[in-house]
Amino acid sequence: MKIRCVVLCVLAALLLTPRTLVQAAEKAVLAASPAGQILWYEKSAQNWETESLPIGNGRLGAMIFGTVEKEQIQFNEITLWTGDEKDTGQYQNFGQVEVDLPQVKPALNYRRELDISRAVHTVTYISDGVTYCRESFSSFPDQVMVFRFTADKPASYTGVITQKDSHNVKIAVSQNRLTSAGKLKNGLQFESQILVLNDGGTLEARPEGIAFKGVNGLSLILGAGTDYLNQRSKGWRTGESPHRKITEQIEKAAKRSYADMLAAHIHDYQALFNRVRLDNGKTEARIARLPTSGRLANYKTLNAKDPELENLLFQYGRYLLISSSRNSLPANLQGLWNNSNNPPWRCDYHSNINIQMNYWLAETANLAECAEPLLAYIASLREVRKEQTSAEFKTKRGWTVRTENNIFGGSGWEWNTPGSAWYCQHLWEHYAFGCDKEYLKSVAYPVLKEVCEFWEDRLKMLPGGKLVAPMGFSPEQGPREDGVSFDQEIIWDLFTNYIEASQTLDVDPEYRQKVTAMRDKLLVPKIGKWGQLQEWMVDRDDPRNNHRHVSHLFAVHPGRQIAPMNTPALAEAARVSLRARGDGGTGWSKAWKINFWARLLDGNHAYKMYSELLKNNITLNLFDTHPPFQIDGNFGATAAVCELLLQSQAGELHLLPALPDAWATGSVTGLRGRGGVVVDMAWEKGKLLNVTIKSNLGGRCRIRASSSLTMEGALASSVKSPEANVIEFNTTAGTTYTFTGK
Ligand code: FUC
Repeated sequence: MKIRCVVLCVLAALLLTPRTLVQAAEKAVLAASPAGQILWYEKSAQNWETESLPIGNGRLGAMIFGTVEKEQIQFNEITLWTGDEKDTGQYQNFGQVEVDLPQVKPALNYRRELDISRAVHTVTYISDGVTYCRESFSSFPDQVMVFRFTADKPASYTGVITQKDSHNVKIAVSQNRLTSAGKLKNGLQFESQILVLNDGGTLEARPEGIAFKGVNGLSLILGAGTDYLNQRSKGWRTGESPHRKITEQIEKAAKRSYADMLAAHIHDYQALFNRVRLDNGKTEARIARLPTSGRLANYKTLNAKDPELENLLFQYGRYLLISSSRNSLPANLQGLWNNSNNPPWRCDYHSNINIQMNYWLAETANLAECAEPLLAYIASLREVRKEQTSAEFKTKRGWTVRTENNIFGGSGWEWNTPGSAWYCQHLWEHYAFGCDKEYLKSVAYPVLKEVCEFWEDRLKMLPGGKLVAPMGFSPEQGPREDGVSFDQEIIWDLFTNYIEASQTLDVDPEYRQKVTAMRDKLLVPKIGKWGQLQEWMVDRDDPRNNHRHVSHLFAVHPGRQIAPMNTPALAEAARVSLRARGDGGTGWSKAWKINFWARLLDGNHAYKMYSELLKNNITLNLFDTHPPFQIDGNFGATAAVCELLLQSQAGELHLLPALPDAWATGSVTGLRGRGGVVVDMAWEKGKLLNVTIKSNLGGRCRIRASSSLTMEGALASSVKSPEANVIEFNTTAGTTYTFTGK
């Protein structure tokens, strides 16, 4: 069926496009789809949240149902928000498009799939002897979504296209265009346009929508946007209605052939997606041929081994980040997919774990560009947050955040005082992996410094001389008091990142000294009476507390203050705390725990929890569920797989630090490590076979391997091995170094 649809679509493209473009499209379409990178089903979706499938270009996205008689496409644009600087507001549903196909007879051979190796959604079925195919994608290069309907017999489509706007704006219908344009109460202007292109047959404007009759093929080109701008000084608005831009995007797309747009989309997407490939084992053929729903059921109830499904969940996190975080706002609690105007937790940016977890994979899983929306978002909030912070804390320098956040600087619920320092970790990590000094100097450093100043003014000295953050709050644990471990650890992380940043840039030596002195005086987490890592300064942790937040383990992950090799006693205490909290929790909570176990070098425990997440917290469309759907668990799980295979937070590349027994033989390409390196590895029965390290910047490189390695080639003589399985060597920028297992 798959091949048939590809052939059909290529044939349709042949009819419509110049030869060269068709060849390009054919190549792009036929070259891809490695087994195991497809979510597919034998039924259309009934439920938006758990069954329909997402497409997105980082800004504009849709959830597709694939129903035979009536295609339903719910769509979003990531900037459509109510609220302002005072009111937190909510992320909004944009609308829904329906393509009614009343003439279609019962369908056979139905298949609905999302191919994440190409970012294309496809529906195929046979009805009354006609093979039908629908292909959909959201194009980053063209900034529109395209929905294409084809069939292998002419004149097979007759029906009506309608649109519902979720703010009840009246849809303007012309012969080939549906337009919705309106304004939210906060003044935000929004617009969507759907251009309908027919191949043969006729189109007709009707009050309810556009009717099409006897068409061979149909393309819907959907553009949408608002006048949001991430600049406070401009009142958070572009100052121009979105109409002109959307019209231009649509007109430009309409001039391009379908095949050309598809090829450009796949090319653009694969430039990001193909950077990382993982082989963690093969699934038995009888299981691999099942639809995704069947595989999940097998995995869950029969405990069937399915490493390719585990791999799919890993790569799906990468797919979702590419699809919800490019060149606009960061991925929110649901990425960008939301069908409600009153979504859970406003579908917002939660600063006490969720927005951060969304980005743990960005650097390690080789999608650094996808972190840029987060960095731009942080920058956009600085001014408004300074005012709010100073009003609340009577401080003069720096800023921090509350827990719930919108896109206009508005926020609500508890102050999360270490939140801005946690944001700074992302600013720093973008440098630590990418090593772009210009970025560090102009973007990251000023923010790191001002947040250090906030803490310099706010930290309080205890009688013994230790510095503590006053009145902190370990998320959802209470009470508010001084020196909670969550705060202390994040401030330690901020100070450490600041010190390294100022050293790297060779600036502000005096302030660096001051920050170093403050860091040395920070109260560090203590080991309590049952051997646990204390959540508070007071030793009152309850060993029966199994709450989903385990914030006092920040120092293990994503922090770097506690590590089995550097601080073994504290790492052991973290293990005790983690065991006591247990392996339960909601999706994101489990995802964080998997990252903890990876950093604590226990790959088997991490794997146990990864498979439990897949069994119990992943819905049919592979969305993570809290419940409800919350995308952080998807992103956190993908990040955790990277941590199992490669870690670099301790000044060395640790290869296969926590490889689970279940993935004893495999390979990975394209993982990024701090210091501008990209690592490929293959292993067998837990032992490294070969390792390739590409150094983008040069400099000294130190690797710690799970088994012994020798370097290949002439440079081998420069290699030092200060301890067993540790190798140090010099690298030159742009050079690749190869090692083989002994
Ligand atoms: C935090 C969590 C909840 C949920 C919400 C969005 O408050 O405790 O579980 O993830 O954020």
